[in-house]
Amino acid sequence: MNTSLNKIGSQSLSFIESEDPEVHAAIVAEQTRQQEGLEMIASENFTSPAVMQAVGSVLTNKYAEGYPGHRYYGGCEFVDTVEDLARERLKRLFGAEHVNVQPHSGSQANAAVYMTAIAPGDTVLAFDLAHGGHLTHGMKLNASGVLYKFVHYGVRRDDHRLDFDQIASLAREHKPKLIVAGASAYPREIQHGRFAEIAREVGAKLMVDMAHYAGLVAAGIHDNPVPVADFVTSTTHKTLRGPRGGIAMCRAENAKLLDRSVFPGQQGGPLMHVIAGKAVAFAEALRPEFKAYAKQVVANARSLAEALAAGGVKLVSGGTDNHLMLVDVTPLGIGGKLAEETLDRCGITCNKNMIPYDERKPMDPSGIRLGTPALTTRGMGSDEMKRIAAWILRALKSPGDAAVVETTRREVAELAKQFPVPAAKLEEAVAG
Ligand code: DSN
Repeated sequence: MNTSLNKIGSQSLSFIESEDPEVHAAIVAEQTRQQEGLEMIASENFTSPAVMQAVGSVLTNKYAEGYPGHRYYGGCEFVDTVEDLARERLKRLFGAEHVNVQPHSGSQANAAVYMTAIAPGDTVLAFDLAHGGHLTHGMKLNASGVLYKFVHYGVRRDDHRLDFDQIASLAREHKPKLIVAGASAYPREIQHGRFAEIAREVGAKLMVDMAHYAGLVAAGIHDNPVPVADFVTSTTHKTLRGPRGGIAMCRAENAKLLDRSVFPGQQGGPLMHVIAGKAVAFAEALRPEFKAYAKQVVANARSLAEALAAGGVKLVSGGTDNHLMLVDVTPLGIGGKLAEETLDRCGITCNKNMIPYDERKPMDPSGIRLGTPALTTRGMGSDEMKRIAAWILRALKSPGDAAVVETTRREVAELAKQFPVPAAKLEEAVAG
């Protein structure tokens, strides 16, 4: 066990170490994994030490059902300040008229919007999970799919881009009450204005779930859906680089209903420590350095994608405009499951992923999804992306070769060492 990592965390881990050695050991092992490996799961990132401290703070002890100034508990004056800061910063970040920072997750933010905008049994048009959509956009086992009647659009077979002709024609045919835009595995920029035109034409409301690319929107790199959508939801922990959690935004006219749908509609007491982490992260995202970070995320994705494509794999849609890419690994004679496992053994973490029109099964699909938000937070740039692409290609071309795995793992660890995870700053602070 790497004891030098014991203190990396929201504070020194010494209390956990003495009170609960089993949990302590697992946390330290995870810290080591994060520091020594390359995190390429497109939906993950590293928060700043300040965000981690907020989430590890005494605010976890406080109940605060309700909203600032209107709580069902006493002693809320300081958590009110925190929630107001989070709300005001989030409004500024995206130019929203009304925001709710309480959703515990993106799923609850989405459920609250459904509860606000439609009634059980209503028709919703959303992106197909098998083409890059999200579980909460009507997957049949998810509450969204159980409660509402979802119809799905997809991408074109030839270029893997959203097919706005199909979206318009499905909207005219099914007359949905709500259209949902947003994706969890779509490597291109989404044109929210096109969705808004279609929604207007058929009299539907528009919800955009920008969870994956919210950080790119905050930085002004991708189109901001807030001016054209009735509702916008997001998680806070992906490209936005905050703590795990959700947010929901809307026009002023829907404010009351949305707030009621979050609490008491979907949740009880808000997680005030997480809301503090959100406030800190929103302040960070408002700074010019965040713009530079988000720009580098996209530049890194492009470098990685180009190097991978040049090395013999196919990329869904031929490339990327954002922080992620979908890599079809079948030209190498393997499937996504073996690709994920092989890279895992090399210290490179990613996830297997369906590609559009996949003929393989979800547990062993044709692709993997790779993202650059976390590596970019560590300070890596285009040169590192090219080296990583070469390691990925080498490993995937010889998945059974133990020597290749061993060499790659060593090279990965050497690179990772040069780019400490942000939590390492906490270690220095605690040691100092
Ligand atoms: N499951 C998340 C992702 O990895 O994209 C989205 O919620």
